[in-house]
Parts: sequence; C-alpha cells; structure tokens
Amino acid sequence: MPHKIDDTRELHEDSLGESVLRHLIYSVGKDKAHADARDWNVALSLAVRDRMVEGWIDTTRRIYKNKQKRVYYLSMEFMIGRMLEDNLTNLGLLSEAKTFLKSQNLDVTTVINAEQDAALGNGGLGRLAACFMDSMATTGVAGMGYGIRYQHGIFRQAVEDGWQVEEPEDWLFAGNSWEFRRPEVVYEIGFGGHVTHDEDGKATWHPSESVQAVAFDMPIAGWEGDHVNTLRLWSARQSGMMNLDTFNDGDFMAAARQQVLAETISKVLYPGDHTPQGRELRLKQEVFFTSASLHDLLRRFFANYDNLDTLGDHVAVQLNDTHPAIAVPELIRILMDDHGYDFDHALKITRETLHYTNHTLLPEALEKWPRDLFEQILPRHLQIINMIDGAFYREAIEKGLDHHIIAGIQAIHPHQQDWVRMGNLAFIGSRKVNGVSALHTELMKQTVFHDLHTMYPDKIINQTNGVTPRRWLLECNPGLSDLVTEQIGDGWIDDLEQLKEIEPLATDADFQQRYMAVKAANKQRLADMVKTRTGVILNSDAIFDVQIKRIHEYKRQHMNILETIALYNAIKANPDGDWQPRVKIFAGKAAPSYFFAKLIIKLINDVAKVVNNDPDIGDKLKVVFLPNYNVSMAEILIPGADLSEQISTAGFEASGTGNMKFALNGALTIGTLDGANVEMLEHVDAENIFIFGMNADEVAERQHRRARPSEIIKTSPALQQVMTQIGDGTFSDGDTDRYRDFLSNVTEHDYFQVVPDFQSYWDMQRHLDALYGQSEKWAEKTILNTARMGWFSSDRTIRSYADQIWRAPHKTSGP
Ligand code: 26Q
Repeated sequence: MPHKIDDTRELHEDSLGESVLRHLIYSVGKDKAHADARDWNVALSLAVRDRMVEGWIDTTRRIYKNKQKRVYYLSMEFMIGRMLEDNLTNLGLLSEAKTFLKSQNLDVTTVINAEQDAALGNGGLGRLAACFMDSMATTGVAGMGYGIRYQHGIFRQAVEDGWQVEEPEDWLFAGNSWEFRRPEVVYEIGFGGHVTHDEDGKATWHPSESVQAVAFDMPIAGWEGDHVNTLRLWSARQSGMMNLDTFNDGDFMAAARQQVLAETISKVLYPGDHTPQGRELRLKQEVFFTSASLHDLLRRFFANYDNLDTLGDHVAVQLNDTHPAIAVPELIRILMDDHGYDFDHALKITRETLHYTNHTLLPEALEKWPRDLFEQILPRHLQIINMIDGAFYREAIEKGLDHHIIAGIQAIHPHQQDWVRMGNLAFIGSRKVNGVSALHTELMKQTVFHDLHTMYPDKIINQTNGVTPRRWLLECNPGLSDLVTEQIGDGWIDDLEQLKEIEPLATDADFQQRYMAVKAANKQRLADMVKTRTGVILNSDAIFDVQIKRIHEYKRQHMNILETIALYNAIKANPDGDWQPRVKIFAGKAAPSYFFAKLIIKLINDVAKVVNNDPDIGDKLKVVFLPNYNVSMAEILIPGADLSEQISTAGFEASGTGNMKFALNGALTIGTLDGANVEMLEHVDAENIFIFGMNADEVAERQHRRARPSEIIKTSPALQQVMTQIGDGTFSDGDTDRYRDFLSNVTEHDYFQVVPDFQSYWDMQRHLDALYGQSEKWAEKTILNTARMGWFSSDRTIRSYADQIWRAPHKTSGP
C-alpha cells in the first residue's frame, strides 16, 4: 500500500494478517487459543482502521490546503449497520482478510457478524444519511456528518405471543472499534436562563444549566479508500467535574445525580418515525447536537478565514429534516451575540449557508414545539425567531402576500402563538429546500409549502434519493456482483449506470440461467435465516414476497395481510387448484406508542399461526414475521426476494429507498404510483414494474370526498369474508374483541384507502403468480431491473446535491 504521510512511512509494513495477530495480542489482550469471534472481529477491525488513518489524515490535509468547500450533513439519525465489511470492501482488503481468516480456521461470516449493528436511527431517513456518507467519500466531496452518539440505538424488537415487545439495545457494550474519542473537542451547550441587553442593545444569554458535547469520530472511506471523510457524533457529559461542594458535604448521590441528568441527553434514540412526541428531552437533543456542530464547523472555518461574511461560499450545511432546524436561530445567535453582526446581516449569511431536506408530508409528522417550552429552554432563540418572523413578514408584504397567508407560514402564528413550527422556520432560514423524489417535491409545492413556494418560487428543488451500490449490491449480493463483473468489468461499482451494459443479456438463456442460480442461492440463504429465527421451513420454489420497513398505516402492511388471508381462503376453497406457491415475509418495527401498528404485527403473527399449520395449505402459502428487522437483516432479505412490496397509499411515501435496493438486486416490484416508484417506472419501463391502485390525485380526491369504504366491501365477497373472519375470531382463537379497532378503522374510516385499492392489488398479485410460472419472462424482467436501476445510486444523488445545492466540488463519474 502506498504511503502518503511521512509520519507513518515506517509503520505497519506488516501484512493484514500480521497486523490482526498483533492487535489480538496487544489491543484485545488475548492469545489465539482463547479468542472468540468477537475478539477476532475487534482485532481485524483495528487492523483495518489502522489502514484508514493515513488516507484520513491525508484527506483532511488536502481539503484544508485546497480550501475545498466543505459540506456538513446534520442528522439526528445515522442508520449505519455493521462497518467492517464496508471498510474491508472500500479499502480493497476483503479477499486478503478472507484468506487470512480461513488460514486461522475461522468462519468469515461469523467473524463479520460478531459486530453489533450501529442502529442510530429509525428507518429511511437515517439509512439515507448513512448511504450519503458512503457516497460523499466516494465522490470526493469534503463532507462531514454530524449526529448524536446515542448510547442506546433503536430498541430491539422481541415478539411475545405475537405482540411487539421493546427491549433495550446496547450496541456499545463491548466498545466500538471504529471510533476515536476526541476529548479535546468539547463544547459547552446551554439551556434555560435569561437574556440581558446592554445599552447598545447587544444581547447576552445567561443559560441556567449547561452540558458538554464531546466528539467521537469515525472515519468513512469511499470506494478504493483514498478519500476518507469523518462522521462526528456528540456524546453528552456533565459540565465541569462533579460538584465538589456537594461531594464534600457527603452527598455523593446528589452529585452523581447531576452527572446522570447531563448524560441523559445522548442516552437514547427517540423511537418514533412519523409519530413525533413533543418531549423536552428530544428538543434538548436537537439543540445539543446542532449547536455543538455549528460551533465546531465555525472553529474549523476560522482556521482558514478571519471573518464570517463569506461563510456560505466555503461552507454548505444540509439539515436532514427539521430535527436540526434550530440551526437557523442558533447560527444567527452566534453571528449576532458572539461576532457582533447585526440581525439583517446575520440572517443573510444564514440563508447563504443552510439548506433543508423535507422527508414527509404527513401532517402529524411535521415537527412543532410548544412556544412556552421554547421560552423556558431557549429564551434567546425565541427572541431571534420573532425577529426572523418580523423580517419575513416585511418581505412577504413587499411581495404582495395577504396577512392571513403570511400568518399561516411564519414560524409562529402571530395570533395563536402556541407553537413554533419547525418546517416553516427551516424553510425561511434556508437557501434551498428539497424533496426526496419528483412526486414528493411536486406535492410539497402544492400542499404543505404551497404559500412559501409562491413567495420563493426558486427555493424548492428535487433531489431523488439513492442507495449506495457498495453495501446494497457489492457486499450484500456477492453472487450477483461477481456475475455482473464477469460480464462488464467492475466499473459499475462507482459508476452504477454501467449496469446498462448487461441489458442485452436479459434474453440470453445462459445468462438468465446463471442469474437465476444466484437468486436461488440467495433465496436459500434467506430461507436458512428464517428457519434459524422462526423455525418455519420455506419452499424455495415459492415466490418470496417481502415487505420490510417500519410498520405504519400509510405503508399498508395491513393491505398485504388482508390479501394474504384472501389468498388463503381461495386456496382452501380449491386445494387442488394450480396455485403458484408463495411465501409472505414481513419485518419492521412499530413505534412503541403506535397501538394500531402493533395490532398489525399481532394480526400478521395470528394469520401466520393459522396458515402455517393448516394441512390443506402445506407448501402453497407460508407467512413469516421476522422480529427485530435491522440493516444486517435487510442485507440477507433483499438479495433473496423475488417480489418487493412498495404499496403505500399514493402521495404518502416521500420516496422510499428499500424499493431501489430490491429492484437493483433483481426483485420485481408490486407498488403504487408513490414516491420514487414513479421514477423507477420511468427507468425500468412499464412492463417491468407492477403498478396498481389509485394515483395521488385520486387518493386526495377520495379523501376530500370522505368516501366510505362500506359500499366497496359490499361488492367484494372475498374482502367481506376476510373482514368477517378477522371479526369472528378465526385468527384469534375465537377472541372476537382483539381486532375490533382494526375492523372499525378499515371498514369505517380507512384513511389510507386499503379498501378501494384492494381489488387492483389482488388482481396484480394473481398476474404476478402467472408471470412467475413463465420463468424466462420473469428472468428477463428481473435482469432488466438490475440493468436499469443504475440511476438510483446515491453517488448520483450526492453529485446532484453538490452541483445544485452545495455548489461544492466532487469527482466526476465515468472514465
Ligand atoms: C420527529 C420529532 C420527534 C420524534 C421523532 C421525529 C421523527 C423521527 C424520524 C420524524 C420522522 C422521522 C423519520 C422519517 C423518515 O424516515 N422518513 C423517510 O425518509 C426516507 C428518506 O428520504 C424516505 O425514503 C421515506 O419515504 C420517508 O418516509
């Protein structure tokens, strides 16, 4: 390996294997005879980490020297998963590592799987942030991620008697091999207190409490390892040492209590997506990491420049949803109170620097905080928000907007001053605002941000999401990766549109056979996992039909399970029919407070129990709910799927990214015209994706009309029967009470339109049954999906952000 840095010229000339053995002894403190899989995992990780450091220091120096524009990605969530295979892959060390582990008689998979998933997120938003970190490093963007080093990530999901039970997660219990603690990088974050003004009107905030934010860094290597960025996560610590006066008084417990309170801020991830709870601690978490990140990036800025006038020329900050939207008043506060800028200038600089990504249009998911809570915790920020609203009001009047309209889009409604609306605040304070798919961005303009869009018609732009091809093809699907590379070389790994070159092979009988052999092996790996985790044995000739994502009404897992029941009934009515066997696989977590979502999980498990044990059904239908879905599980499920369920009510899924991962790995999609499915349709062509149901306009129209589902149910004997069975205890051991709420939801309100979409969903499923029987046709479509999904690489997404939003340099793709 070439050495770039003088300081390390004489270091680690040993082979990877020698380095692992050295770490096993000197870092882990064990000899081979006593090392378990985790010890080997740690030793290997440390050996790999050593090799990332040079590229890391080198990248840092290069960016500093070239004064390359920096991009900061602020996100409350990073859903990283395991890191060892990612780093081995990007550094080109995977085969050397495998050879070495084999030489030690170790199972490679066992060693890799000994790492805990870093699950510092809820779902799509957090996983997108992780893909973006990989792609920023790969495309050479000087990008840094900022987030929170939660001691406990998303809860572990257990299933007891079919119900979700939350268990604590403890990913750090054995340490984190990848991180570097930076005790010297520490900021004091204040809360509460009051504000004074001197005779010139200059404000000073006197917080009544404070905690320290301590940095932990993880190196993020791009493909081929020479560009290495940083993910900096903040951990909370008590300000100053334990209070000695209290300690001397003998009240050690009171002193310790202070410490626990301070550390609470980075203790645990809030486990809600789209069901936010307005808790004080959550607001403190947001302030904590946003303020620490802004101070940190400004300190770095001052190493190159001596005043903040041109901040936006050298720095771009991306806010991942409104969770870090407090950055708007916080940056203004720093500019005014710490650096003497007047308000107008501070607002101008802020609006040249910050950018905001919206990930949801669901009204209940739009973040807002009680004004009183704000006043208590952030009195100075509240003053500044009022100034922003004042300036905004004047701008809006100048642009001819009406008072009522303006009131609706200010951060705080001037007449009902109860809430601080974070979406409006983020929009007003940002230079660009983006949606995450073409449809979503269009709906932002038409609905939630309609009036703000009228006022700033150039602010909203689209950036369709993407996924990293390193983790989501190369690593999770080595069989397919090898097959593709054999045909077209390995240029696709960082230039995914090269997959187009396999298109002509879609009808090639030999290639089809080899492609489907890879799929069969991946299905077997999936089936083995299902057997280990649930005991259910799967028929590998069946269609593996997979829906994996957070459990939510708008994602409509309940429509899928209703269709499953209807299929069960149909098979039972005609057991000797020529049925295409199917396996229905579900996985996903429900927010702990979201009763209906938990009831859906229970229903899936109840149905599974009946169906899987029915001798009339046998191998023709199996239903599986896999507990504790996470990134590592997705890496097995996605390559093994035949069919991908992307069936959200049109207009509600901002983008989806699982949809892209499945199609890239050769699953066909059954889906609605929602989120990025719309663009997938454009790329793979209508005959290779299976779209059903109402479009977003039709859904909105029907919701507006408050059309009732009962009329439709009456006309559908199959659906009628399903509803009756759920109510009469067929799946609940005769308990007629269990699904009362479920049935009233679906039959009386059905806000997410399961009933009107049911028939077209059913029809499309039967169409797919028939298609699966024509194996060459299915193989062709499968291959065309892989071939045509190249555009959905997050490398493309990041280049687009870099060009259109950040105005930041990056490597171009292609030869
Ligand atoms: C907010 C306040 C308080 C507590 C929790 C929250 C909160 C947390 C997480 C609100 C929303 C989220 C997560 C949203 C999310 O994951 N959205 C998904 O983002 C993906 C990436 O853009 C899209 O592909 C999905 O369509 C979208 O649902």
